[in-house]
Amino acid sequence: MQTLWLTLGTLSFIAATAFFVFLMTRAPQGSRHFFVITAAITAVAAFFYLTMTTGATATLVEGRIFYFGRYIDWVITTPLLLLDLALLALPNWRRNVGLIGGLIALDVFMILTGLLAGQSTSEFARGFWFIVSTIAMVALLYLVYTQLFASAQNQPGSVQQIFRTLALLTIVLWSLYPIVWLLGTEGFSVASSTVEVFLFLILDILAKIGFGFLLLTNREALGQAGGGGGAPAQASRVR
Ligand code: RET
Repeated sequence: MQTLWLTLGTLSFIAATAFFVFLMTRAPQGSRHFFVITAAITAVAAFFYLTMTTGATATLVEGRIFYFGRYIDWVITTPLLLLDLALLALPNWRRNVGLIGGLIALDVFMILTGLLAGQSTSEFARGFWFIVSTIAMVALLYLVYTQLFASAQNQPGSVQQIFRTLALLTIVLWSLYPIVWLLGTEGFSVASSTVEVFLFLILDILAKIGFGFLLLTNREALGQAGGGGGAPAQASRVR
């Protein structure tokens, strides 16, 4: 059953990548980087779902199956998701390299300490790293909610709107990951390994494909977002 969900994940991410690449061929001027980043996110996920399906990135830790491939996927894709959000919110990313770097550093720290929690055999270490990782997540989402929301205020209306939708989606979905982790085999084992794989699949699909679909099909906002190195948006160039 787990293999079924993992295979379904692999296929979904392959299909999403193909769709996003197709959308790239008709990207509004100046917005190509959003398509490249978002297609890279689903491509990386497809690859790591494949490695989890074949067992290449799965191992046994004290009798439970531990899919460390998830964490390699997340440590690559979550910074890219944050980059998408930051480029939407910040009219000139060059002036905000510190903020973007800070968000990504916190994010990588969150995933790596999550990996430490997941692979630990001692209950104390699992609990300790889980708490450290969760604190990093709360700080990260708080920064998104304060700093990025504030910057997005200066963006054109359609960009502001899609930023708000995607940022709220991110805050809600990301907060559910530690809950699934706690319910699953790394935590209290309330859910079986199969249920855990299924729940993470749903979250991954919403956080990567749902996110990407909402962003890449919003041509109006993409045309107006000036995140690509501070180049003027297409609309203002035409006038
Ligand atoms: C873990 C367990 C330790 C505590 C915390 C976690 C958070 C993970 C998150 C993952 C997000 C993944 C996404 C993937 C794909 O799009 C590592 C589960 C806080 C927030 C968004």
